[in-house]
Amino acid sequence: MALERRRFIQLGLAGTAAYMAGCGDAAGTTAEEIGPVGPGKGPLILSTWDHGMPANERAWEVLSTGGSILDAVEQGVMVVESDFSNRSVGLGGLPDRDGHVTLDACIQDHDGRAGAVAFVQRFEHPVSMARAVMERTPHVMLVGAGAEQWAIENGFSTREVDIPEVRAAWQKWLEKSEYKPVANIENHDTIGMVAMDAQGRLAGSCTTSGMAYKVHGRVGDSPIIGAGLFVDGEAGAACATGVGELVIRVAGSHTVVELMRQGRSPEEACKEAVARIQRKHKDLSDMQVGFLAIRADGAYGGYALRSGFSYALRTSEGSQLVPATFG
Ligand code: SD4
Repeated sequence: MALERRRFIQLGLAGTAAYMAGCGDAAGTTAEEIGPVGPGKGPLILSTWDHGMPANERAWEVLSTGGSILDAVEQGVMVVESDFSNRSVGLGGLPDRDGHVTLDACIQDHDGRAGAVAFVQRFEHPVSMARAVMERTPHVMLVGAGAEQWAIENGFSTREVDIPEVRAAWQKWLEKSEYKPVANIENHDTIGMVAMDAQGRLAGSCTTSGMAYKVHGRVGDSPIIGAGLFVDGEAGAACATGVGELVIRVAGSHTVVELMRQGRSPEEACKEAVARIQRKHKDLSDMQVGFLAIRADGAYGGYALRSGFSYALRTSEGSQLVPATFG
């Protein structure tokens, strides 16, 4: 962990508060204000990209006020889902090639219980729908119109969000209609979060609007248990961001967790998952994939295909934005 710490951008607590203020998030709470949450290996929260900073703060707040680790990973990413200035998560996301914003999300707990929704439209919090699928149905995943109908029946409301800037960008894209993933888009993509509480219990969540201008109906890695997220309290937790097709082909997050189970460090495990992607694809130019992981003993790390991927880390020492190693 010491090695990973050396790579941190040391924002410091004051810097973190300033960053949080810049994000428009009211939290800005420091570890000192919160105080120790409890003994053990956690609490520890990792999430993808810069938007992980406000998400982690919310997750920390939930843990600090007696919420469960599952509450923390749900409510943490909800902050980003509700940020309609975010173009890669939630209803503010860029649409598919037909102009529809379609959302994917999943959640998983320490014991492997899981829920997911995919290809859903007009819901602000797909991660909460995923949790409801996990807790209120015998299933793991609901998709499309069926998921939407089930959500309405179970108390979720739809919401119309029309963002002129997003519509204009889509209309401009239509001029060429060229599907071309852009690496590190806006320096924030999908949010994946993995976390451990003070008792060493793990959970994770993942939510996204998916790849911009995808084919209508396309589902990426983010809602797929084992691809965009995998949690097994016996071994660890991992999540992914980037071009979902690459992640699905190697069952990315599951691969990372299984490698940690075999004794690899989180960073080594993430690196090997990236290496498998590299071995299977000739041309990865302009594509990005990043993994984050926490091992059951509390070690953590990340790794990306190329530079530009950073992740937010929250511990009792404060918040940091960590540039992931890559290669
Ligand atoms: C996907 N991994 O749908 C997600 C979203 C993403 O750049 O990271 N987009 O493939």
